[in-house]
Amino acid sequence: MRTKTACRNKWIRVGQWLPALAVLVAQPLLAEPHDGDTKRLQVIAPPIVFQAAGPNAASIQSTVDQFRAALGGVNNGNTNGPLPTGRREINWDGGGSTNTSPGPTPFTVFLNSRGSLMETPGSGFVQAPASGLADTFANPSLATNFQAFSPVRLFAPVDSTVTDVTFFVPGGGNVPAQTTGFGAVFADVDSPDGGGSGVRQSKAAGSSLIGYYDAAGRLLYKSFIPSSPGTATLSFFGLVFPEPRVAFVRIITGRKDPGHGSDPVLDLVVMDDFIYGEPQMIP
Ligand SMILES: [Ca+2]
Repeated sequence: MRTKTACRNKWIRVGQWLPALAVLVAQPLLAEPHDGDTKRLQVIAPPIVFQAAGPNAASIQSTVDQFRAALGGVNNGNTNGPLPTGRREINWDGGGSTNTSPGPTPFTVFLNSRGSLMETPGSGFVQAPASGLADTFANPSLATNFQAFSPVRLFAPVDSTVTDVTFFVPGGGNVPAQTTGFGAVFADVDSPDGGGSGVRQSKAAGSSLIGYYDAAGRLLYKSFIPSSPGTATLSFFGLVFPEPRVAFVRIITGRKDPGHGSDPVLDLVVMDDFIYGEPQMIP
């Protein structure tokens, strides 16, 4: 657990690893061998990566659907696990709710039913339509700067840009699990360097990022989230490994949390749909 926590805390200091990120992305995936008796690294079977960005839902729809098919064609909904195949989805829409729904951290709403636990170093989370995010973060511009992929609600950490997602076997019991893959929709990722719409940072600061970790806390893969210029754009990033390997993911949304006004040099980002392979018990 200490190893996992150390890895997560290292992520908080985003700026410290960003210079190395460009090198790490697209490199062969390596991990320390289990027996520890050699300095040689094992090559892990690489994941298939799915990513897209554009002005509206149609821009990313086909990529999201291809990702769903790669995970497993069946959406297992709230069915108790363990199940051998399929996927789980969270669209934050509460069955058609238009309410602004704040929640604490850890965010356990989908822990038993769909096997994922969300945590943030911030004060909690919120599920809300764009107008509700504007109210929550006291930033009126958010009402038009964000659009949902699955109408009408989005999801965001409060007082932080960090969301950790840890997987469990659906059905209760808090049995740790791992999945073949995870993907998420992101709202309004303006630029790869963390600047707001039309603004380039003098120094790469990073905006929205995702890292995938195994049960031992080892980083398997990390990437920037693809960006699209303009207002209220949508992005998607997901990957699928050949076998269950991902025990948790860390997501960083934007350069500052959405409570930081509408300063054009700050990319403000929230999330929509989470889609992941059926969580499997860790052997
Ligand atoms: Ca939604």
